[in-house]
Amino acid sequence: MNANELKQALAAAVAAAQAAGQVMRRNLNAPKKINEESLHDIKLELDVRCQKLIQRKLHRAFPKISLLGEEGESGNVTTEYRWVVDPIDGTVNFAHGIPHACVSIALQGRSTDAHSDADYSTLIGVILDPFTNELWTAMRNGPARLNGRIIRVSQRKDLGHSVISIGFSKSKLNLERSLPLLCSLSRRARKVRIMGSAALALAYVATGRLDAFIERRISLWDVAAGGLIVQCAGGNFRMKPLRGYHRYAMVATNGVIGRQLRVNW
Ligand code: LIP
Repeated sequence: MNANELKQALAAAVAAAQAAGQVMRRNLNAPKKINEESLHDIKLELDVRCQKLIQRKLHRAFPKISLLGEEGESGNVTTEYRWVVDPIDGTVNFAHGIPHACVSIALQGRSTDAHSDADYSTLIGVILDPFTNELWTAMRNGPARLNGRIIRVSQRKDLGHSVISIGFSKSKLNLERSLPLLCSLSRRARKVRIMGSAALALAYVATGRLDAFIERRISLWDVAAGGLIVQCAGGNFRMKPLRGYHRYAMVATNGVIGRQLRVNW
C-alpha cells in the first residue's frame, strides 16, 4: 500500500469504528442478548452485530483485505494485508452498562512470504471510545493523535508517582501469575487500576494518563491497534506469543519506568 492508500484505509477504519460506536452508544443501557456466558466472561449478540457492521464497511472500501476479529475471521487472514478487529473491547463493562469500552481496529501488513502473526506488523491503529467521543489514531512511523491532536506518553520516571493498569484474563493459571504482580505493584506504584478494556488502557498510556499497562494473556485484536498507538506516542510496547489462538503476554510503558515494573514474562 502506498501513502495515499494507507490514508484511505485509516479513513475507512475511522468510519467503521464510528458506525459501531453509534450502536454501542444506543445500547449501553438497553437489555443485551447474551450469546455465551462463562465464569469470567460474557459474549454479547452486540459483539457479533458490531463486528459484522465493521466488516461490511471495511469490505466495501477494501474488498481484498481479510478480517481477523474477536467474533471470527472473514476471508483468508494470511493474505498480505488484514484488518484486526475487536468490535467491543471491554465487553463485560459494556454488558453491565459501564461506559468504559471501545472499538479497536488495526490494519496489519505481512513483511515476508510466511504468514504467522510474527510476520505481520501493524500499519494503522484506530481506537474509538464512543462514550467520551475520544478517537485515537496512528499510522506507522507517524504521530499518535487523540481527536486530531498529537499525543505523547508521560515522562514520569518514578514508579511511586505512576498509575499502572493491569488486565486479568480468565484462566486460573493466569490469575495465579498475575496476582503477585498486582500485590507488588500495589505497594510500589502510586495506584494500580484494573479497568476492563485493554485497548483503552493502551490508548491511556499513549495519552500519558497511565504510565504502563500489563496483561499476561491477551488476544491480538485487544492490543494490535493500541500497541501501535503507544509506539507512535513514544512509548514502549512489547508482546510475547503464547500457546493458543493469537494469544500474547504484553507490556506497554511510557518507555521510562519499564525496568521498575519487574514483569517476569
Ligand atoms: C477484554 C480485555 C481485557 C481483558 C479481558 C477481555 P473483551 O477484552 O480488554 O483487558 O482483561 O479479559 O479480554 O473480551 O472485552 O473484548
